[in-house]
Amino acid sequence: MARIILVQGDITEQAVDAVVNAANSSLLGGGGVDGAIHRRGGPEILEECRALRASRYGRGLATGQAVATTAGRLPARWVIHTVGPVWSAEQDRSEQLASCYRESLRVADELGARTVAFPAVSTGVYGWPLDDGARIALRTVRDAVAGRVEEVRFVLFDDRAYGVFEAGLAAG
Ligand code: AR6
Repeated sequence: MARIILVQGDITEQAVDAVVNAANSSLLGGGGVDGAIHRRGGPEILEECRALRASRYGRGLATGQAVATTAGRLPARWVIHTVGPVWSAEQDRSEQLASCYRESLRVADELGARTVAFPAVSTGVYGWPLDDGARIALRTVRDAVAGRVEEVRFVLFDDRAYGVFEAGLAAG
């Protein structure tokens, strides 16, 4: 199992092998983490995303899947783009959210990444309740096959998100 650590801050500032992006299926950018990653990482990331859309991902990246590009100017080697589900009160999409963490870790292992930084996928623009998003994130990473990944760093933007993950980690 990979070591799990929590950091409060900005995911674009993390010196890790791979940074996970909370993207959308277009892979062509957006707000939140996605906007910050493209802004700080520079145009190389978008160029590779466009190439992915022109080749293997003509219809976009499906929810719960993950794909890697360069990290451009970020202090990381790769960005792993994953698409979280939009929160729904009527439909249980938890498995899709868990899949984001599992698939991102699988791609990270394939790349040979030892340290991976995750945001709290789907808990921003996509409206997933933070408590539940943290529970799914922590449980899935704990249960995932870590392979060569040694450290998973959850990067939480504010006090509240950090507190929720801290409580979730302590609760085991
Ligand atoms: N570093 C770490 N965490 C952040 C940062 C940052 N720089 N910025 C926001 N967060 P979101 P989603 C937190 O909205 O819900 C985009 O438009 C934020 O507080 O980035 O999966 C995409 O293109 C929240 O807890 O991702 C998609 O269309 C968490 O990161 C859509 O948003 C995730 O918020 C994806 O929505």
